[in-house]
Amino acid sequence: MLFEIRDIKTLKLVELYTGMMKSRLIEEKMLILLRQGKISKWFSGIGQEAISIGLTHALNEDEYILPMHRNLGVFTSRNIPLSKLFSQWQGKVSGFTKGRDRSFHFGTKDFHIVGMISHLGPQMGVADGIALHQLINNTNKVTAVFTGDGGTSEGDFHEALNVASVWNLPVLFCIENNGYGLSTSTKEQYNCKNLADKGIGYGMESHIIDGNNIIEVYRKIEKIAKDIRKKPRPILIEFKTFRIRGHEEASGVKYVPKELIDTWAKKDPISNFENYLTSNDIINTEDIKTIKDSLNLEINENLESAYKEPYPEIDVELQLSDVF
Ligand SMILES: Cc1ncc(C[n+]2csc(CCOP(=O)(O)OP(=O)(O)O)c2C)c(N)n1
Repeated sequence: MLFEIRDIKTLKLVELYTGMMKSRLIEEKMLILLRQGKISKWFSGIGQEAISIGLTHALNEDEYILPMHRNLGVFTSRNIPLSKLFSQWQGKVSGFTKGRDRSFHFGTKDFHIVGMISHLGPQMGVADGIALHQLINNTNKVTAVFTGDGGTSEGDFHEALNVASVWNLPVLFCIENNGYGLSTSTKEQYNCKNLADKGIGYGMESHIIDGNNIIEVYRKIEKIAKDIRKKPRPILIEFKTFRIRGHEEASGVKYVPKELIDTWAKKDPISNFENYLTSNDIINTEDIKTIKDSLNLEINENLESAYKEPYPEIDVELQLSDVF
């Protein structure tokens, strides 16, 4: 894997590495908690960290991101307190959905993140709405929305891209092409060579980015975002990557050929970048240990606080007041 660092500062390189490692270590912890019955569901983004972390670092903190169920790195890169995330996944009152959902269907305006819509495609239309507001108010801000390869087969994808193109909405449509939409492989999902090719049909600029290369993601998104801020318009990005684990943990990967997983495991975004950083004397094995120890400490301390948080009580008045 080639890392074209150019003018990226060392501090940023370490930040990107630490960001990916944080996401990975949280996931590894969650997989243990899942087996212990302490959380009930997990959608893994292991192997796809470079996309969420690279993109979030490339955008400004007040620019909206609409992540999906595999974008933990968006939440962690916006520095949301981990105890609040852990409370969410444990169904605690202090979680974002107050115990109503235990996975990724939540957002937080405080961190400019709009929660995923379970039906996948519709959130691209929501991104259009946010971008329309930005355009009308001349804010020069980008809105980034995620979808998977599976999500691109929904009608909402077509509608959202079409209107964004016709109205010049400043949206970054990000397709995470990870090889499978649940158990449907990309070969059964679409008939064009690249999903980025769909941009032609909408009259929209599109790019293909190696989603496992943190530097490529960060550099290219930073450049594209700057361009959109100057000249508002939608751009379609196809990140090439792979889903190493199951759609969610319960369904497994029996339908995925083992060779495919082995091939992509060699392209792991973290180990490849780590090799680059160590072989170029940017960090050494001791630094890596320090980074991991400090992240593990943060994770464990925040887990302890989340464990102490209460579960919701049934209170009809409160539930109704939240709905209406
Ligand atoms: C309308 C609708 N159909 C089915 C589902 C169940 N479902 C959730 S995610 C998913 C797979 C989506 O695949 P893709 O967009 O490729 O994203 P990935 O999970 O691979 O990251 C499915 C079938 C759903 N949430 N909504």
